[in-house]
Amino acid sequence: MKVKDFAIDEIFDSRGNSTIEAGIAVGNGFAFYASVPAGKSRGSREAAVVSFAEASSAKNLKRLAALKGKDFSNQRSFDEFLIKLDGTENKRMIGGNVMLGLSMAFARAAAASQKKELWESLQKEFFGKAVQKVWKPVIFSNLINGGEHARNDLNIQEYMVLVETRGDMKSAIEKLISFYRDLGEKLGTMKRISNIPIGDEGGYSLDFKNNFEPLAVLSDLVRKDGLSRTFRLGVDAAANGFSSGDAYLFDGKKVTTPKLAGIYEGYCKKAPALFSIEDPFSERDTTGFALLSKKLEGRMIVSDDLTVTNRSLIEEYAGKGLMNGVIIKPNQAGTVTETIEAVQGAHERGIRTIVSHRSGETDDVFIIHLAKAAGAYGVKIGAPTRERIFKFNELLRIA
Ligand code: 2PG
Ligand code: MG
Repeated sequence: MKVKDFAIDEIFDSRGNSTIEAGIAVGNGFAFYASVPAGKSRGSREAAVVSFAEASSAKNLKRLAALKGKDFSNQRSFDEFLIKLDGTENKRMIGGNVMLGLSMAFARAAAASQKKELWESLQKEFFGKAVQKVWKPVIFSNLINGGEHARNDLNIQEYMVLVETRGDMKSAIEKLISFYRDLGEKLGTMKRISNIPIGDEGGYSLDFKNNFEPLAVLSDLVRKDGLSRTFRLGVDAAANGFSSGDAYLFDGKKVTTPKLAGIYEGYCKKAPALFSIEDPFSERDTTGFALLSKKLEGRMIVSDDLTVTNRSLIEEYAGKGLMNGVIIKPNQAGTVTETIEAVQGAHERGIRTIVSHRSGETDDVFIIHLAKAAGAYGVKIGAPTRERIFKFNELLRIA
């Protein structure tokens, strides 16, 4: 497919921050677009993010002009060309966000040229045939926000419900929406407030007694609503955010790695529905990940900032038994091909993948297609509200 032209535009994410929308015009004269989200709690080894001013500087546009008139046989060749053009380890020359926007826009153009859905053409190029006959993803929906995503006193960044879809996406999403509403009412009554603040990902973001209280509230409501067979619970501690030297500041106290592991273990005892714990320790604390993986066999220990959607990090840490689930975020990697390589590395080692949004989102639904193409275990898309609704709608349409 021949690239005729490209464009880099500025748009604003759900937090009102500037981000990139990229466009690719191909041979038949049509243009395809993609927009890139932005994370707040980032791993240090994520692909570089450049500002719109840097992205659209004369120098960068000149560099990218090498794309014009080039013919690419597939996604991989397009992405490899961009990677070479950038020439740096972390994509700081062109910008990982710019490269990902172009890469996703190219994927959309390729799908259209084959008259296929995006997920189908990705599956065809990278996975050969369907990974799973029927895709029944678990929805990871963040309903209570803390950490860097909220102005409250919670250290843990995300309290999620894990909704089983079991082939009936509509009823799963309906259950989630009414649960989200019930939770708002319950929290309002409990804490005697009428306007509950909302965090970055649409979850409620009020103050709690301690980091465990949200889990107690969620467990109780799951039971009361009769949803114990469909809903489990998960947290993303995003522990980079409360690590301090080689310890952690948690619930107002300084705690060591083994102490924090013991706290998580206690949470699982007190709230048995708690199934998945993401980034329980900082990205430097591999000892913590190993320790907790041993303690909590049968539950999911998920890495995000630790592995930053990088195939070799995933392989290395999977080999050491640090996690059994991994977050996949295209903008941590910076191209579609590298994101899919990370998925493949995980699947080859029996690690479950959860394809994820970022805290600053756009209405782009690329991740839903990626998740379906890969037959991912889960999709992580925030609360069923505001800009996140686009992703729920796309799930309804294609899952
Ligand atoms: C995370 C993400 C998404 P952010 O830590 O998993 O929920 O947050 O985009 O701020 O990194
Ligand atoms: Mg995370």
